[in-house]
Amino acid sequence: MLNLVLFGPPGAGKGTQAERLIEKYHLVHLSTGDILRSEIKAKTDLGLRAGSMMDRGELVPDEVVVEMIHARLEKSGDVPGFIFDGFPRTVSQAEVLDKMLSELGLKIDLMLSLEVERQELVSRLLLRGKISGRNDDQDVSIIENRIAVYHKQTAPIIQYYAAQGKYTPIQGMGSIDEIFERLTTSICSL
Ligand code: B4P
Repeated sequence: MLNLVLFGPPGAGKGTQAERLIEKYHLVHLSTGDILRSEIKAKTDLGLRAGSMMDRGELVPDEVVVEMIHARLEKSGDVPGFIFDGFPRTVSQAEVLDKMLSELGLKIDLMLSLEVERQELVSRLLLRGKISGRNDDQDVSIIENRIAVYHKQTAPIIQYYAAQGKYTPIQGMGSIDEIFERLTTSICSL
């Protein structure tokens, strides 16, 4: 069993690298961003509530994302492991995740933290915004707000995993292949 947290600021490459890691290690991908976007697309109550917060670049409430993850963990069955992408995003979410996993006899093995310069994050997201039309990638002020929310509410998670000896910084600048190589090297050294 291999359970990974893929961590980093908006635009760090979490979703991009998660796709490759899943292919290599056959892990179940749990991306709270993807799940929320599918709720918005389906126009569910949850999607309607979350959509406006996401469009402003703010986090949706902890209890909403925790419930989404809880439901998926419970029905996952026998799998080789999980990759948590964009979750946890607050220390409270990290604490609940540990609790949910321990109830299933599981634990996080590694927290891989993609480190990318601020200007590169903004350029990547604006470029994606042009291609995908994602609302939260359209406007520099919304992107700046997402980065500010990351520093205030999400970055403290680094200390949480560092205290458990699981925090692994990964240089997130360079080609997608180079970064993937760095990630797999860290996983191999487990
Ligand atoms: P997410 O969907 O997690 O979005 P993200 O932070 O932008 O990262 P993503 O994984 O999509 O992008 P990536 O870096 O791979 O969250 C969206 C919103 O949902 C949040 O703002 C929040 O409102 C809400 N939310 C989600 N989870 C939550 C939680 N747990 N609690 C509360 N709220 C939550 O890629 C970005 C771009 O860079 C792509 O276009 C990619 O092609 C490009 N790229 C990647 N690697 C590159 C490289 N090496 N070089 C050049 N470009 C690269």
